[in-house]
Amino acid sequence: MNQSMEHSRAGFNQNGYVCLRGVLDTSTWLEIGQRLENFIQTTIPKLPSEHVFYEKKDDHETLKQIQHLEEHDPWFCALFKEGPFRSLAAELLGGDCKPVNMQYFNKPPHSSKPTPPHQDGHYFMLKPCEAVTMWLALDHVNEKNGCIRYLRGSNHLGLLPHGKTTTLGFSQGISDYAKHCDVTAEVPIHASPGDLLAHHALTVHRADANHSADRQRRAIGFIYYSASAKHDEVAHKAYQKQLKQEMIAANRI
Ligand SMILES: O=C(O)CCC(=O)C(=O)O
Repeated sequence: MNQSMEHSRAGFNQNGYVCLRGVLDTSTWLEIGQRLENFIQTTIPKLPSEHVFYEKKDDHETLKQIQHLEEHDPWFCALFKEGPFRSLAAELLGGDCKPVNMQYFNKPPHSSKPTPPHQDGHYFMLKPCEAVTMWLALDHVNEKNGCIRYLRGSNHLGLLPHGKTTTLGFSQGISDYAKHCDVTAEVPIHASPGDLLAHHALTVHRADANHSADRQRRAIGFIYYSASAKHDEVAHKAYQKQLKQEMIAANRI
């Protein structure tokens, strides 16, 4: 491991997250943006409803999330499974890892909602809870358009109690955030296109809505589980099934 990777891993272990600036050059993040645009135009109509979330179901301008890009597009699949992100995840986790989900996130201006404070580990159902999520910025992101906010050091708190939310795509949030967490440790992370944020599955994070007049807040999420973590597939599938039924009943998908 080179010195800068050692430094990143130390920061990741201590704070629960690390920000890697400019990991992609301009032509690469522009290509990702272009391919996403193409995916949205041509592939979204063929996807199962539980893989595509709109803030307002009938308004395609309000697209906020796509699940499992890797299942629906070979180029994204190769980027996820064979690109540099997988080896970076393995370095951060200190061992082999398994690619699980590649997501698209946006907070379109005028119609976005906050991302509730949560730990990804609550959704993942892993023992031990060892996984990393990476968040690749495709736009300039700051407080105005809903940057990610990490609770520094929260990766050492263990799993905190979560409860149901009404936020599509983030069905669970930390029940009483200010009670369970020292919110003064929250760090808003500014990012530019091509910057990569990476957080541990126990790291508490959230984001405000996009309050800008006209700026998008697009990002790609890469989720990798530690190869040594056991996944409770039965509980996870049961939860996904129940969630889908609830989303359909609420006319959200
Ligand atoms: O993009 C967001 O607002 C949230 C992303 C997130 O929670 C994650 O990648 O784990």
